[in-house]
Amino acid sequence: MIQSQPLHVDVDPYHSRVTGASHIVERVDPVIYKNNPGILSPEQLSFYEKNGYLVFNSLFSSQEMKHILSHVDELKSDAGKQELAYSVVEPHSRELRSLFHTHDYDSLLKSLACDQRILGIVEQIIGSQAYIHQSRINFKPGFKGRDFYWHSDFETWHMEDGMPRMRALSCSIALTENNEFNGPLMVIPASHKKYVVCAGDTPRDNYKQSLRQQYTGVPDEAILTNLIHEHGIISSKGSIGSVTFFDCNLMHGSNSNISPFPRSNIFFVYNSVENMLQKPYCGLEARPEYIAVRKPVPLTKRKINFNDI
Ligand code: 6CS
Ligand code: FE
Repeated sequence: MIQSQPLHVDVDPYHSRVTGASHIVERVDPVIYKNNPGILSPEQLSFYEKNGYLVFNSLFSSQEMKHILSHVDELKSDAGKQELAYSVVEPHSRELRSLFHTHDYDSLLKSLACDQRILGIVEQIIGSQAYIHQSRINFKPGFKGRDFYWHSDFETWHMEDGMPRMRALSCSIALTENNEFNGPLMVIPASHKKYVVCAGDTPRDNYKQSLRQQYTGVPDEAILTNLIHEHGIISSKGSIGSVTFFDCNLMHGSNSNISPFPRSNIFFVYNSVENMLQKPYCGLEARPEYIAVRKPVPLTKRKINFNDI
């Protein structure tokens, strides 16, 4: 396990958005912090350390998922009516693509994010208390849900949000079946151990574009081809209620949905309380609070409370 090196003030090991060519540098942070005992077995921990992701097919009962689904449907119809500030529409239509910051204003989803079956795994991996860096529901509607091109979340969170080190992970909960037809999450296993320095500048207010279609901070095709030749592609398919945890630096993406079946997932991004956001490394002003939380609330584990509606 690589021990994280002290970050010298003037050397950022993860500087990206360069004028030169895109290239790969080694990750200087561990994947699993402190190797604490907890919910994950030693085999699951070592799978996650090696591959950068873990899939659980039925962490929640179908009864629990039915509650969450009907609640999210209400949120979705409200968002459609009020054009909520935290909503992002698809690049080529007014279809709802994502609803951000749901954990903050919705108490059921906040309690879901704190559920011990999720938060216990998160704390075991990052080796500390966690807070929500970002939450969103990606709806990927049938026929209109466009792709999310290949990217490392950490590259954006480092450069545009000022996340210093790789001590964060995402948890994706399937609200609909994720199958081979409706654009499931695809990951390049083990890619989390390589950091792709991307070429190109960061436009001002980039998030207004990137959350709809990301062009900045994406690897070039030669690097993607090599990574995929070396490690392959895994698509995270699963039924309603399946949960995928993936490292902040794992290369991932998903295809457009040209099936009639929506691929709707809730994403909670957990950051260590010891890895709080600094100034964005791209030098521009910080992204809004609903995309990158700068006033963190450390989470405590509890059982989801369905009366929290
Ligand atoms: O910019 C971000 O934070 C978002 N962009 C992508 C494509 N994935 C992570 C996150 O939702
Ligand atoms: Fe992403």
